Amino acid sequence: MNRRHFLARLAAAGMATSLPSWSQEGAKGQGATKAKLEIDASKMGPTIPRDFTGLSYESAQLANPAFFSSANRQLIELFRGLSPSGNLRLGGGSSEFTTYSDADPAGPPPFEVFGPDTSKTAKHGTVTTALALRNLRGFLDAVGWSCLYGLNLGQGTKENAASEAAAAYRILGPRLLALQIGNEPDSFRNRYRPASYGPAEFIAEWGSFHDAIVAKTPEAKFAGPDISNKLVFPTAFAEEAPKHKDVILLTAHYYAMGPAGSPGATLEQLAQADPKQATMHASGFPVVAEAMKTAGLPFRMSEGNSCWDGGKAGVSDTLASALWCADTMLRFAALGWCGVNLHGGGNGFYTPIAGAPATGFTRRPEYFGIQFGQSFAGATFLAATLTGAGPHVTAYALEHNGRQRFAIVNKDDAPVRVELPSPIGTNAMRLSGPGLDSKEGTVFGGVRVARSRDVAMPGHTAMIYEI
Ligand code: BDP
Repeated sequence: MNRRHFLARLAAAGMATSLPSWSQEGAKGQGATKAKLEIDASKMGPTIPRDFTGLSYESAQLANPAFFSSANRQLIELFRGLSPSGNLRLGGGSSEFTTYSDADPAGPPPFEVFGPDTSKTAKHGTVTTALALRNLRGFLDAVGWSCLYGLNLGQGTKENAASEAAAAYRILGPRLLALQIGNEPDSFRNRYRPASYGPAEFIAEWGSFHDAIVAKTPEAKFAGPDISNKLVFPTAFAEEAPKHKDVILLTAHYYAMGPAGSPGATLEQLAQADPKQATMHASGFPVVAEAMKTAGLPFRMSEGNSCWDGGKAGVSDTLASALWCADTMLRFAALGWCGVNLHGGGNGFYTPIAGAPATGFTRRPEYFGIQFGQSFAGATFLAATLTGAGPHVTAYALEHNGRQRFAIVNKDDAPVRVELPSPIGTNAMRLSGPGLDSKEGTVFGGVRVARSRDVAMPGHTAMIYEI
């Protein structure tokens, strides 16, 4: 974003004319750690794609065709507030309980909203209809987003998947980025499949669904394997992908912590650089990088959030989740991942947007964390090294249209002073809230700061500075 765009964005948010001044003096106290950010502007990293930001909803949500529809104006505004060109992924555990029908719905929807699927094995079978797809098209057109569409591999038939895929292509048209066959197939064993089910069995089944779909819809494109955490699956899928020109994207899920009932899923844990309970550890990221190389394809975190099993109250719905999200988006973008889909829906603890058409929708703290990450869409990473800060402070340097911007995320309680590579301008963006565990009051907006090379940030704050 160049300076004009940066200011235009502030103006659009009603902030440019009267930015609140933010004195950072308070954070410059004796206790503040002194850190230094150095950059090597000659070493460019990945550029963050325009559709990097994404959300993920359960397929079961389509059982209420009025949800993703052009009539759901408030939800449309909230999606647009996140990105003008994001990606909506439909799938999750409930996708293994859906069937598709071209006929109109037989009766009223079974529910208004469907939150994250925590039941895993509950028999909540739902029907997706052509009406739901038509309404979804209206919704996607209104928000300007694309769609990653999940099909039922766990308990569905390839014939039904082929009919659904054909309808999805016919109705969603250019809004449909790709189909995914199955949700978390690496967790099928002892659930929908015998204990012996592994990557080879998955690839074989995937192939037969793929062929049935392509027979009806030759233009179909695919993403996968949409796994939970077992990286032998993406490795195998990456070896298979080059045999099919229609596979365009590798995907996997990432939950920082879980299950929600685990005593280790805490605010403190979420502040760790790589929470120990993460479904996919940082140690697995090189495997993802290798898979991208083998397949010659981009990789997207197609589902994920702070804590699986629907999220943790008092953690996934607080400022902590916003800071985690802001940092995670930049961290994954810096790895060259092409997007993230934050899972949610209904009133689940980790959902970025909570509510229902009848009651209205609200923005949870994480919503503002997504805005923080999204504000770098289109920007290119510069090699950056932060020294002297604790492990809960991260920093990123990016360049957009010739201007450098720095993101600093302080997930620590303590303030931090950071010496930047060059003095910053007086317009900055701040993500903050009353306290790490605050469920209300998280904000992301413009602030006016003193022109300086030395910035001081209180605990639990993320900032974007521009030179
Ligand atoms: C994943 C499922 C998703 C759930 C999520 C969770 O794909 O449907 O909502 O876990 O447990 O495994 O929160």
